Amino acid sequence: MPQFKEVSKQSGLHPKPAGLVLQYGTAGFRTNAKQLDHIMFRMGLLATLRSKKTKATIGVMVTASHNPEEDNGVKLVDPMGEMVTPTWEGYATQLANAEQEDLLAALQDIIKKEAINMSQEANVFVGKDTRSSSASLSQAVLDGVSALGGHSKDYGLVTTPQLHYMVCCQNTQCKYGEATVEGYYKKLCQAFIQLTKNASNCTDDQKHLTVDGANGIGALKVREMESHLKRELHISLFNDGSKGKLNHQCGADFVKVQQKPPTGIKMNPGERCCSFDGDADRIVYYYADSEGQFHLLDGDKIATLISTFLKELLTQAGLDLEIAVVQTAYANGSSTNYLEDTMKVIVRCTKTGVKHLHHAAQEFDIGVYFEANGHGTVLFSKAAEEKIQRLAENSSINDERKRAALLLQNTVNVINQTVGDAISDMLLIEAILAIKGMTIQQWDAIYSDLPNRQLKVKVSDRRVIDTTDAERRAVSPAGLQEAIDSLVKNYREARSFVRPSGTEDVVRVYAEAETQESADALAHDVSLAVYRLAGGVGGEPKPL
Ligand code: G16
Repeated sequence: MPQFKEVSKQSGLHPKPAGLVLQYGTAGFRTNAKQLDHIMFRMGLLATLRSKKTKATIGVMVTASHNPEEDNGVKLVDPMGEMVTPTWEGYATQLANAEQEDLLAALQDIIKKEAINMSQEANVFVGKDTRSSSASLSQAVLDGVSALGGHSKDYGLVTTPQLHYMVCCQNTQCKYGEATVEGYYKKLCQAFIQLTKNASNCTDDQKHLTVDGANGIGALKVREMESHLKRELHISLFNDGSKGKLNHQCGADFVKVQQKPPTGIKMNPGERCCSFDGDADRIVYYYADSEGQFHLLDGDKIATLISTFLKELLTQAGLDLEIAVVQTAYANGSSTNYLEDTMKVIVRCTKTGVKHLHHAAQEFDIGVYFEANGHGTVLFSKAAEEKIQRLAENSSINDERKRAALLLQNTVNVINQTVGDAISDMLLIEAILAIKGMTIQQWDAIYSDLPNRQLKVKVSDRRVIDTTDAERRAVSPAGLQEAIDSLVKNYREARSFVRPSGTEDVVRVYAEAETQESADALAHDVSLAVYRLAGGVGGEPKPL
């Protein structure tokens, strides 16, 4: 193969440490940045092959999202902006772990299995987050692309969802939008402004939002976008990266898991606040009440708000479209009950990982998917989009139907359907609250969360835990599920599950129960069971 000479030469500059084995996790490879140079080079190679195979542009995003600053990682983006398909996750692992001398054979194997025409052109879009390691690691990706003769476009600093968006725009010949960051702002902000025109009596105070940028890329991009918002949203930005450390005591993951406000922000009682994560693909909202009590509105509350809004609009527009909400095991039991029993929408539960939720959501006319951690978006089927479009252009319908159809049309445009997007979700949520004249307290009161707790347990090898039933039950190690079942019986309205993280070297424990004390105690009990039965390390977990 003519290109292999160059691969051979270049790979010598990005050598794999012998014996190092890394797995493609929940959202790509993720570990300490020092271990990733060869992975990035090889993901450049793989993206080039994927591009040749699909005859489309592929994306590579260098980021470790919610992980600490010293980590990094890589996410691969398929032609329509979705996460790369599972078979190719397998190839990614194969290529990542081939020893230096076996790299060409591993490449050859993929080329053969996928019958790739190596003379086909390849195009790869590359983006990176603000981590100090991201610059050299994204250069390694670019080196991989050029070694196999692919063309690359380096978008530099972008959010993960922005890169997904660019890939989709490029592969739809700009039908989805213009493949530029400026084009992204224009599309989303124009839709937002059209939506908020429907919000009568919205005061300047109600247009105010406090944003915690997690000291990451989201903060830079919010700043860049502000002028497009034409003062229809007033953002006070904190944790903008000018002094604090990425994701440290701030950001969506910290706020969700710790159930407390980030450091570095100013919260006024009753005011809406939100936090992004390190690559701005997650968002959670929160506020402090007049007694200073903290209230979190996570992905479940976001899914409920959005699906309520869409359902009302569909009724007003007289459109018969099936709407479903996709969640994971982390979804609060109260949210699932509310969606099924009160809202009467279809609810599906999948394994953790946006790729699983995205896939399940594609089965419906409108699929709202959110992980409790704030990662999610809304998917509209092609048929649903066309129906909405036709109605919005129909001049013979009454004013109420017309208004609803136009709102639906702009809602489609404000949403980044390629992947969960903190910026797009924020604009949608702000528009819904403005249109409905709803305060964050009223939104919070739609249903009450069951108290819950998430913990992490260190074990020597988290792969000993295997799960089934959308990660709600453990099948190994022996005795663990039985132990969880019997612990859960000690508390009212209780539920608990454990699963190995696919982004951090930990086992995650989730528990919910009637009271916070019970949820905390159950989470601790289950953590101890994990520690004892799954090879815990570093000392037994202490009670909270
Ligand atoms: C990634 C995935 C999410 C997942 C999260 C945590 O988010 O995209 O779907 O919920 O990891 O996964 P795990 O529990 O397996 O560690 P992000 O924002 O970190 O890329």
